[in-house]
Amino acid sequence: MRTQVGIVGAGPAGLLLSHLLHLEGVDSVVLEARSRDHVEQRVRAGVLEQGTVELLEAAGVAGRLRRQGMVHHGIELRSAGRRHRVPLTDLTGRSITIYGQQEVVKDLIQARLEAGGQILFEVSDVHLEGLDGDRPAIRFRAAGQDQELACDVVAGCDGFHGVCRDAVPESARAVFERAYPFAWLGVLAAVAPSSEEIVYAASDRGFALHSMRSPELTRLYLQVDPDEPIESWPDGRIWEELQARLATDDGWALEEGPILDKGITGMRSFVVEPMRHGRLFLAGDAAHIVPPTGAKGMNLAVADVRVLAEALASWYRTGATGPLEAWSATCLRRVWRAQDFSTWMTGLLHRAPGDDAFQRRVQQARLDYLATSEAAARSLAENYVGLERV
Ligand code: RFL
Ligand code: PHB
Repeated sequence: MRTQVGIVGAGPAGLLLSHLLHLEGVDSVVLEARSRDHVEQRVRAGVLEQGTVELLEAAGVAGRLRRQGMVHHGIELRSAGRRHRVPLTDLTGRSITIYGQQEVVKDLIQARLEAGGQILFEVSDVHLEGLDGDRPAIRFRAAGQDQELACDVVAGCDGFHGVCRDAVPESARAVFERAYPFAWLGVLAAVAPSSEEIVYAASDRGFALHSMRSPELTRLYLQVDPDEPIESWPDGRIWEELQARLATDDGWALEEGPILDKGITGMRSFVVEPMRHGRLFLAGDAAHIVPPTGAKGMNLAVADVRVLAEALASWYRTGATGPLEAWSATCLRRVWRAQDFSTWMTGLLHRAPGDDAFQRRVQQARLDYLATSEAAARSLAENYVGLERV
């Protein structure tokens, strides 16, 4: 098999790259380890920056997003029983849209298949070869047979646990990382959202988040210990803890319903530099992870492949290598801005095991500052809706 761009991973990064390249007249093949059903059902992110929505619209894959996405103009910060709204649109002129990541994935798979695009699901044993030359190849197994995909460049869009990053010699990469002493337990519940906007709650019992997916589906998260098994969180305990952490002193009530999906994800910050090695380009979670508190992960994956598709298209059109050479540094500026914002939001709202009374007072002072200073609120808002220029 031969193509122009060999893409490993059918998450938002790999699928959108394949679609954007197609719009530029560049061929690609996507290789995915899991089944189509699995990637379409995987519940993950939900907040799209306005810039992400605009890109999906310009790329012609936002029909359902426009009909079903929930446009939000503010978020709520909650602490010590009090609520404070950050009016995102008043402060920035921009909005966010809530639309599940797996819905973005479904829309992109459909668009690729309708355009005759090739996505091979359930491949295994992916190995990259020849990255230092100009004829790289991807070896893999599919349908019980060893296969080879020859290409001009490889896009490693295989997420944090993928194999592409390890194809870069250790001497050619620098890794920056931070682990956090907690994880997020996420649940999807069949109940109408109890709030019109996303609620971020800081409490002495730890952080909680109320989000949504549709008028009938609520998405909720709890800060939990990183090594806690999911079995120690039966549904009753989850609701009890959500009720306690989200409680207000003004009679607001959290509606409960059947839990359809639950999982625990560790929290980390991670960046590999540079994001390119020879003919390999690492995009999305394969190159960087941010803690989910700032809702930035999928938006960064989208930003990476937007710039990469443009750079590859201009290389194919004119032979220009400048945009491809600038790609990693261009992406890393946005990645580090998001890393700063996401670690800051995490510190603002979570309770770390060693936090003492002093730390709690400082945290409350920060939340009070956000509630009383328009400058502080605007800084949060412009990062949350996504900076156009970084
Ligand atoms: P993905 O989505 O992980 O896709 C990678 C794909 O590669 C496949 N793969 C392989 N394929 C072939 N061979 C191999 N050896 C392979 N190894 C792996 C995988 O099966 C998969 O299909 O990475 P991508 O495309 O870079 O997308 C990144 C996003 O998924 C991620 O950043 C977000 O989900 C992060 N995130 C959030 N981002 C936001 O922008 N807004 C949010 O509100 C938000 N909330 C979240 C989140 C992530 C969370 N978890 C579960 C980590 C909330 C949570 C709880
Ligand atoms: C979500 O709706 O899944 C969500 C919302 C906000 C976040 C993270 C996840 O910060």
